Amino acid sequence: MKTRVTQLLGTEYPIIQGGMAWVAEAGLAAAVSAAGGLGMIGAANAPGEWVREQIREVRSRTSQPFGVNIMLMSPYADEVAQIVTAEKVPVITTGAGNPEKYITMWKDAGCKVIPVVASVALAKRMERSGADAVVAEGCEAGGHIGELTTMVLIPQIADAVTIPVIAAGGIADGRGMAAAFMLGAEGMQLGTLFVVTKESRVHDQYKQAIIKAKDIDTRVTGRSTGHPVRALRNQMTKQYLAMEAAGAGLEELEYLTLGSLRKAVVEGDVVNGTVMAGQSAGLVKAELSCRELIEKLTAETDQLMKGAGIYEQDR
Ligand code: TUI
Repeated sequence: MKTRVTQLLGTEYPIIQGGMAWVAEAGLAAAVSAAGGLGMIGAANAPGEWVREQIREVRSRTSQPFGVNIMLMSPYADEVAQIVTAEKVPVITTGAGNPEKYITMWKDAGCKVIPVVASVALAKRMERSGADAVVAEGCEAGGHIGELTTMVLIPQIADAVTIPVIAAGGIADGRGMAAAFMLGAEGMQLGTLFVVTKESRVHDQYKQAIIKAKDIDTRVTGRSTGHPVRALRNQMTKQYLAMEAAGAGLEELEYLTLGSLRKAVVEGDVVNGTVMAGQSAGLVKAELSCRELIEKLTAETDQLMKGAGIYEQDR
């Protein structure tokens, strides 16, 4: 499965694990990288020192390439941006903002830079600023999302830039991966599937909630605040949406969700916590190891891709 993305990342497969807050820590990242994908540490809202420890922990567990995702709305974003530079992290992805001001620094340190984008305009801007690739994330994804679906976003971004496009949002099996290749992507980033792996230290209740979820079980909160977030529907999303409908202000809504992701991931409170997950939750049926998952995905994809002429070796 060689594409420009495997060449760029130095991985066996063009599969990136999403940099999910509270979920994407060193153990999961190392397991994904050791299995031939690109494991990611999610810096989320964590301080720089935590990120540095996680980077060192991944390096102690595997010699394979890995990355750090920087959530640009974090109060620690500047600090983390410096630390990944000093540590010469092989791959940096960013989310929830425009990383332009950091790109030259990261490129000078030899890091590959892959911003997550949700629009053609930002993808073009990232290419002009020197990004090596973009992750184009459709609104089927979990967590903070943009407006467009993966189906329409990927081909429009693939037409607009020459750097490789990595598809994210809604991909949870070989059919989704093959479809993403057909839309013009050369790699995939997967989140929800990796939450439900043996190496993911997410609370078992969180994993079971994803496994039990049906097609229509996610909700998007925060549209009124300009920060839409997709999660499994529960008491928390119900209360949030009721407050939003009643015209609640930003502060009140932020107070409601303060610490709520940690509550779900760490404490397993899937009723009152925020259970971020993508629409693909309905496709997630069992907990596998990262290696089993990546082998299953790539075998399914290879079967569907035979003769499609998209892999480098077919050309
Ligand atoms: O970032 C994500 N997913 C996330 S971040 C997160 S933490 C959070 N929690 C509550 C509220 C907000 C954040 C949970 N999940 N995915 C990558 C992503 N980036 N999706 C969409 C975007 C995005 C959206 C707008 C990137 C750039 C952008 O515009 C930037 C600009 O300034 O033009």
